Parts: sequence; structure tokens; C-alpha cells
Amino acid sequence: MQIKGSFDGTALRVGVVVARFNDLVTSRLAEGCREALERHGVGSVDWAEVPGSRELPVAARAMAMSGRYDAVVALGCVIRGETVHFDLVAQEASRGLGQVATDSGVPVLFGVLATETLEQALQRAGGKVGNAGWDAAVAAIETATLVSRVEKGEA
Ligand code: INI
Repeated sequence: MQIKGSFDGTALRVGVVVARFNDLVTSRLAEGCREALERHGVGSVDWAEVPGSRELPVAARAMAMSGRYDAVVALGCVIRGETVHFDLVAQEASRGLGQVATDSGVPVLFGVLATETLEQALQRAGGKVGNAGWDAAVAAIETATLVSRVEKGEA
């Protein structure tokens, strides 16, 4: 039996957490995410904001554990050239968000850019390399619908 997610988000409730740090980039990720959720019919979206990517896991955890969301999307941007603790922030966000997903069973999508330069980040936030916020939103819909089908025993 092949079980696949769908791209119909009409029945889904999605929580989005956006880090303010590097908000020139993260506001564009949020815009891409908003557009993708709308385009795929997600009617229920709650938005939360945190200071930086390091705070994404705890906010995502609160959303995921609340039982009110079928998926949580985390958006942030860490730029190596602008911080000496790039690795700490990026790794903490990645590890923490992965942990939230496995602890809660709720898909937690990793829309955190980790780049060398601001230019590279902007290219991935609606520039010529796409928009990671859009990609995370679409991945949230596909994964949440897959989880729902598995739980309901649907093919
Ligand atoms: N947070 C980011 O989201 N991106 C960064 O590049 C960054 N830098 O450069 O340090 C960053 N730092 C803040 C961090 O996420 C926390 O908000 C802060 O350490 C307070 O816990």
C-alpha cells in the first residue's frame, strides 16, 4: 500500500512561528509561507513571533503540544558572516525543532535559512533560489495530510 500526503490544506490548522532576527529576510519567508498556505486552501493559520531562531523550538513546542495544530512551521534566518555563534544558533534551532516534532508527533517544518551572506539568504527568501517559507508551508501540508491518513488508516 502506498500512502501519500496531499496538497489540499482545507482541513488543516497550521501554526507558524517567525523569528524577528534578520527580519528583512524572515518577513519575506513569512510572506512566502502565507501565500503558499492561502494558495493551498489552509483556512486556519495562527502566527507567533519570537526574537531569534534560538527561541523557535520552545514556541514551536508550545504550539505543537497544544493539540490545536496539524503542523507547525518555523521560520528564521542565521547568517554566518554576521555572527560568531552562527553554529550554536543554527544547530540549536535545527536540533530543537527536530526534537519537538518527534516528541509531539506533529510535523514541525524547518524553514530556517543558514547562509554565509545576506545576499544568499535573500535569494532563498523570494529571490532567484525560491522561497524557503513557501517550501516549508507546502511541506507542512503534505506531511500533515500524510500523518492524518496514516492515523485514520486511509490509503
Ligand atoms: N538569531 C537568528 O535568528 N539569526 C542570527 O543570525 C542570530 N545571530 O546572528 O546571532 C540570532 N541570534 C539571536 C538568537 O537567536 C537569540 O534570539 C538570542 O541569543 C537570545 O536567546
